Amino acid sequence: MRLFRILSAGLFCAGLIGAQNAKPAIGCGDLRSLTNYEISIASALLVPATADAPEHCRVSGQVLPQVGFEVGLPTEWNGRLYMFGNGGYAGEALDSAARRATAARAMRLGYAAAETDTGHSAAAEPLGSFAVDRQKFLDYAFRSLHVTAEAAKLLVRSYYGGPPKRSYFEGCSTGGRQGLTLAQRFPADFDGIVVGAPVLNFSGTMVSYVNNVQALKAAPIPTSKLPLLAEKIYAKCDAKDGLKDGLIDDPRRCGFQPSRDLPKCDAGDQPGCFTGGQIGALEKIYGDVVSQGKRVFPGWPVGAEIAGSNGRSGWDPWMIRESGSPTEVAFGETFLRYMAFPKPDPAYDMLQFNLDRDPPKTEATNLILDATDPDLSRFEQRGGRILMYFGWADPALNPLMGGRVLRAGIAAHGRRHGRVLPPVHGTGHVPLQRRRGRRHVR
Ligand SMILES: [Ca+2]
Repeated sequence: MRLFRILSAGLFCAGLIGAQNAKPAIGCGDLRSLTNYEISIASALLVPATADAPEHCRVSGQVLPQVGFEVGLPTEWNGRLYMFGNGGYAGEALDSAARRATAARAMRLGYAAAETDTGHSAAAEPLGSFAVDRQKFLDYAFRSLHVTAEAAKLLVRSYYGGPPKRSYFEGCSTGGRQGLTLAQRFPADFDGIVVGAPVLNFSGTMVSYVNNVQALKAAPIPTSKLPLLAEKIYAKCDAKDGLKDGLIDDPRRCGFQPSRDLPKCDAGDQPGCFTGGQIGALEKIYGDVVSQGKRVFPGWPVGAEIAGSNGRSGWDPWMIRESGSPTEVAFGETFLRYMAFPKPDPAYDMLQFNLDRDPPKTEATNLILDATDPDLSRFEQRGGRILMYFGWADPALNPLMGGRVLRAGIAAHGRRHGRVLPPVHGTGHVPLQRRRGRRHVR
């Protein structure tokens, strides 16, 4: 791996350099004849230019059993393919306004733009419920990415009369995991991969959600106390980097300890202080998750507690919510019900997960879903490049899970060019180009 650079821009600009435009060799509707045993081309329509997107051939199709995909083939093509990833448990509508906008952005720059729903519809099967179907789980975990890339390249070859000169993938969150999955499992598919805030250790992240949810169930902390928590953290940590600027350069250097650094309530739960139970819950959240004497997931770095541009703490709604369940409950519970164990249990309560005893029970799932294989040598040898970023103040995905895996890969495989730079301070769970004051991936 040559670089794990932190950049403020994606691959678009770099990708355009030296590109030569090509035009279609056949009619758009002719692509429907590519239907074969595995691939069904449902429609191929020439879409006139609009203010958002240039004239292009929009192809909708499906790979067996039901991996939905869409590929936009601009009439003026720059010779390159761009595929973008999914979020959360995927299953997005491929023609949603947000996804159409992403495809249009790529096509304006001349790219053929590809996307997949990963093999299910979230509208029909919300969150992780689709995973009761083993094939849908495998498609979500990795297969849909590869077969969609293959289908997109088939369409490109047929439409323009030749393969793409370069192929790129970009994704954030689940999309970031998808990017690393591609580099690890299918190193020939893409030349360049932008990996944003990847949930590369998916199962470990869910176990850490269990840890947080169980800790906060035992000692709930109201959102009204989060400003005080943030105030105490920033009072201790902000200036440690030499500049009191509202940013914590590296939370690992702060040494914040709830039991020492927070005001403790003398008599019951009062505003302006934390009870012993609440301090204990925070110690668990900031501490490593340990199972059978082994650290299975790093503790959460401080920093995301502070309010973002929406006026709400970064922990809201991920860890703590004003009313209703935080996001960690929905994401963690659906994982445990439908993916974690060999036999799905729709009634599984995440409070029954035993952090000491149960993590090894998810190992078969980890091998399928996690993108933690540090061996990126095949991707490197074929000239692949990864640009990966994480935000220190990501309340959804712990940035400490990323660097460790990549450093291990660099150390184990003797990378001469690999570099892991620190996460970006002041950045939450958000694509980097949209990072200012934003905390959620779209
Ligand atoms: Ca600072």
